[in-house]
Amino acid sequence: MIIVHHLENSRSQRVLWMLEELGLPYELHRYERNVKTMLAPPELRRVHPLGKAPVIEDDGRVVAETGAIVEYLVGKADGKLGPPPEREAGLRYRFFLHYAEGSVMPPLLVKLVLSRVPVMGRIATRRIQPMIDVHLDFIEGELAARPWFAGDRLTAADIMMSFPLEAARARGGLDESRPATIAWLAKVHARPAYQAALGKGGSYAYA
Ligand SMILES: N[C@@H](CCC(=O)N[C@@H](CS)C(=O)NCC(=O)O)C(=O)O
Repeated sequence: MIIVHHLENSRSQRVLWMLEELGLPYELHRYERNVKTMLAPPELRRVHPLGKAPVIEDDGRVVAETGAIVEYLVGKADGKLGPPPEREAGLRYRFFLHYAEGSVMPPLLVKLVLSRVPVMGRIATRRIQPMIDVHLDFIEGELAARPWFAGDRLTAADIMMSFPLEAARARGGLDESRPATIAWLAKVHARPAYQAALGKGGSYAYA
């Protein structure tokens, strides 16, 4: 049985969504953030030295890092939600799988951290927003061209992209001026598996 170490209000919500889509059984261990620092509790360090979420355990092995976890789960589910067989769609799948944490999350995180710094922080966030906008414009173009990130069906690439886009909606300037992205988010949130994951994961401020 897979054990998921899940932190409330975090990226690890995606792993619950993926497990619900795959219909794989799992045991959920929920952790709450420190209310002052917003950091994960020290217990998570006992699971993995980085002390971050998500982390999963399966058959005695520990897997951290969302992208590595979703690829592990694709393997476990015999390729379900994995790369489409068509060459171009497969390449898009791989691109978005890496792009979510590698390129979109960093400026969103910088904006969040700076927004908590009084005065100077607010000035600095204005310099970050144009960097986020480049990503949001690119993503809008991609989602205007096809229903899901890789092609015409939901894949793990969509699961990876869900958190950055939810975070962008909450604090990164994503709004109705990018209708394809907003429609994609609504489609994601309407999925029964997404809703089931929300019901299990506890507090989640982004859906
Ligand atoms: N790129 C990593 C990021 C992991 C990460 O930073 N997780 C956050 C959750 S949003 C966390 O555990 N934050 C609490 C902390 O840093 O103490 C992944 O996708 O797994």
